Amino acid sequence: MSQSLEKVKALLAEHEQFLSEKNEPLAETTGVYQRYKNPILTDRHTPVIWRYDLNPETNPYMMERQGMNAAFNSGAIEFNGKFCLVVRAEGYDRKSFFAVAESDNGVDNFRFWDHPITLPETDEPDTNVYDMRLTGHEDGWIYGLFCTERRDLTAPESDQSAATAKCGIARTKDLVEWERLADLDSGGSQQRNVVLHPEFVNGRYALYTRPQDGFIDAGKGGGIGWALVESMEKAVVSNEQIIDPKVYHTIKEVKNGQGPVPIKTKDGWLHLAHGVRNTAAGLRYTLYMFMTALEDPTKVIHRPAGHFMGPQDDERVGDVSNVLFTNGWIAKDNGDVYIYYASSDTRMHVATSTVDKLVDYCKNTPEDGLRSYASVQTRNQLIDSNLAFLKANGLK
Ligand code: M1P
Repeated sequence: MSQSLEKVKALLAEHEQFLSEKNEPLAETTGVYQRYKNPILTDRHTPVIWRYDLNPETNPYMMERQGMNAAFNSGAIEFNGKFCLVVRAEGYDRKSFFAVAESDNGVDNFRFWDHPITLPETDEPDTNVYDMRLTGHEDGWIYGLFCTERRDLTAPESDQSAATAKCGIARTKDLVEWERLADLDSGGSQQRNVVLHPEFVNGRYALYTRPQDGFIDAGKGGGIGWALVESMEKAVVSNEQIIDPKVYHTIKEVKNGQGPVPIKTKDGWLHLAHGVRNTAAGLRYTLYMFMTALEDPTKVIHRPAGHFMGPQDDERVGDVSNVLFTNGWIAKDNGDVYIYYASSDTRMHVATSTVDKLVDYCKNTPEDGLRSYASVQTRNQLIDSNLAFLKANGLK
């Protein structure tokens, strides 16, 4: 074998070894969920054939000329018995695109399919697309709702960072061929973090929205909204109500957004979302949960206080530090839940739990009293009942 073919073989073998590494649960657990030691997807997991020209004639130095910067914010779905993620893959050129990575067990050995998704464009081409939420809808399609970002054409030429965000919509039956539908028409507001509810509501499609005044600022439109639309082929929001608002001095004081499609349980719809607060060091993104009523998904019935997961250890640092973000989870028939979350806009992780544990967490975690005094009262109740329990059992 020629020396250059040896080089290619070594590159592929080293990558294969990396992809084959086993993941393991971390010793420490909150009792609510189980984190894992290794990120499940990073820039290094992207295929060698995406990054290198393997032909020694055109790449004599075997340089990585088309590097990948990150693999994060992934939608998730169980498909053909596999755990499939539709990953936000980002190249060195800062463009995001979607790519499917699959695993047999949901916690390690995720492998990207050879080709990324070729997402058709509309008449108004997207500059950047990201953060797809996947919904297996009762109409038989798998929908992917995502953010499509374009330059703000009202901004002066000197401003090359002003952008607009809209909800793009595509659908598929096999995660390979995608039909692009019209972007969501939501009047004047910008939209990110739009998610399609899996069932019809009053015969219509139901959307979790996140109206915002500007590209970054939610402004007065902040909060997780709800809107019913007649069709997904030309989805128009005419009426939008906020069902989970942003709130002063909470983990969602600046903005919030629905994460993945909610999970239906006998006790209500289970929601995972992200909340954003301000700090002297910039924005901090954490994950939180809530539940809505089965018969009326606009009615929040459980609202545990504070964050469910916050960035910890290595998760804290990345391209956009102090960020946890989620747009995908998978609930298995046996009640196991695989939560896919990204840290600091850089890499993907998994945490495992069960529907029972998550429902228990939502029902039995006290709500935010919204004042320090109320927080002390809530904690004192816990302490007093614990002291009584310890005494009763001869432990104090
Ligand atoms: O950089 C953190 C996140 O910022 C945005 O989220 P939101 O719309 O709530 O501000 C998105 O760009 C998201 O992709 C990113 O992870």
